[in-house]
Order: sequence, then structure tokens, then C-alpha cells
Amino acid sequence: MLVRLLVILSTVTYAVWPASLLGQNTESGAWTWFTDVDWDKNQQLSYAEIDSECIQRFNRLDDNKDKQLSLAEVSSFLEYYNRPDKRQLQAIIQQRFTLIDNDKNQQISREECLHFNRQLLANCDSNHDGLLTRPEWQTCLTSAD
Ligand SMILES: [Ca+2]
Ligand SMILES: [Ca+2]
Ligand SMILES: [Ca+2]
Repeated sequence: MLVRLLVILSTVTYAVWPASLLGQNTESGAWTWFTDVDWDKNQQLSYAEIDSECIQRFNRLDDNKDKQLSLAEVSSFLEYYNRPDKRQLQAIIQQRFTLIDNDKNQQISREECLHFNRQLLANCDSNHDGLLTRPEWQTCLTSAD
């Protein structure tokens, strides 16, 4: 059960955030996410790094600058997406958006983003040192199968 939850969690993060999703399968998307978030390129993610990921994401996607991400804002890239799996992608994004939107007000707040990322790190940080290494991320992804 926990393992299944981890799969959902680890895939949610980058599926909702379009940049790393396009043209990539699940596992390479997860690694793109890891590399992007690893700001100082020391092959591990700290809480500071995953926090700043939320802030950057908001700066990038929050079109109306209300400090909330609506479903329309996170899926605006679909306007230019013409592949046959568009409807399926739309459904996945909707589902994952709902999962991150803790209070179900149809908006993702910065706090919800931070909470989600921290929960993901905590779940995958198997030696509990506050850092997510590449082997830990790998284990987290593969233990899902
Ligand atoms: Ca907004
Ligand atoms: Ca919300
Ligand atoms: Ca660790």
C-alpha cells in the first residue's frame, strides 16, 4: 500500500509540472525532475532545494500572480499539445492536481506544494538524514513495481 502511494506521489510531481513531462516516459521524467531540482549538482536533494523548486514553479506557472496555481494554469501548455494522448494526459493532470490540492479548493497553494514535496522527500529518504540521494530515489521508484 505504501509502495503504491509512493508511485503515485513520485509521478504526481512531474506530471503536474509540464516542462519535464513532455516527450518523456515515467522513469526518465522522474530523473529529469531529480536533476532539475538538484540545484548545486551534488547528486542529492535537500529540503532547501525541494522548497525552492516550489517557489520557482510558482513564478513560472502562476499567470495571474495570485500565489495559487489553478488547473488551467498548470495545464495551459496543453493548448500547444497535439498528440493523440492529449485527453489521457488531461485526465492524469486533473487526478494529480486533486491529490496535491489538500484542501480541495481547486487551487494549489505554495504551502500545498511545499507540503507535497517535503512528504515525498521524507517518504523516499530511507536513512532519514534529510537528504535524498540518487540511490534512494532509484529505490523509491523501483520499489513501486
Ligand atoms: Ca494563479
Ligand atoms: Ca488548495
Ligand atoms: Ca538520505
